Amino acid sequence: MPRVYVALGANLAEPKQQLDQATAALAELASGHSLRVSTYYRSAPMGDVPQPEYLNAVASFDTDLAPIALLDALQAIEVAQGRTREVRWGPRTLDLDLLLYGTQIIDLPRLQVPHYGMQQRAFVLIPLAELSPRLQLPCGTLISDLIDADMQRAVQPLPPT
Ligand code: A4P
Ligand code: MG
Repeated sequence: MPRVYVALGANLAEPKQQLDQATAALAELASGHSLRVSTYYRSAPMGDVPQPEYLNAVASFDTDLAPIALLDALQAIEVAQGRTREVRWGPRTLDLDLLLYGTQIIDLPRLQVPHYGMQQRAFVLIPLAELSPRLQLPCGTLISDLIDADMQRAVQPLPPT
C-alpha cells in the first residue's frame, strides 16, 4: 500500500481549527492508524497577493485509494471546509496538495505528483523533513539536501497548546 504525503495550508477563518479539522478528515482516508501529522508552522505568504500569514503542516498516511480517488477526497475535504477558488495563490480556508504518492511520478491533466512547488517551499520541506528526515524523492533527491538555514528561518513552529 503506498505511503502518501499531503501538504496542508490555511490562512483564513481560524487556520489552526482548519488544520485540526482537516487532520481529522484525513484520518478517515488513512489505513489503520497510519496517519502522522507534523507540527504546525507559521510562515509569511508566498507570492504577490496581500493576505494574512499562513499556517502549514504535512501529513503522511498509507492508503488504498488510487491517485485520482485520493485527489477527489482531498478536494471534497477542502470544499467541506468552505474553500472557494477565486484568486490563484490567494487566501484560502484550506488547501490540500498531494506532495508524494509512494514513489510514483504522475502526470495527468488534474494531477501532477510530485507537487510542482515542493522542492522550493520551506513551508512544505520543513514539516515534511520533520516526519521523514531521510525521505528520498522519486527523482532520487534527498529531502535533507533541499533544506538550508534560510528555509529553517522562514517558518516558525506553533507552540503546542
Ligand atoms: N493539481 C495538480 N496537481 C496537484 C497536486 N499534486 N495536489 C490540480 C493537488 N492539486 C493538484 O489547485 C489547482 C488545481 O491543481 C486543482 O484543481 C488540481 O486538479 P487549487 O488548490 O485549486 O489552486 P491553488 O492552490 O490556488 O493553486 P496552487 O498552484 O496549488 O497554489 P499553491 O502552489 O498551493 O500555492 N504561502 C504560504 N506561506 N503557505 C502556503 O501554503 N499557498 C499558496 C498557494 C500561496 N502562498 C502560500 C501558500
Ligand atoms: Mg492547491
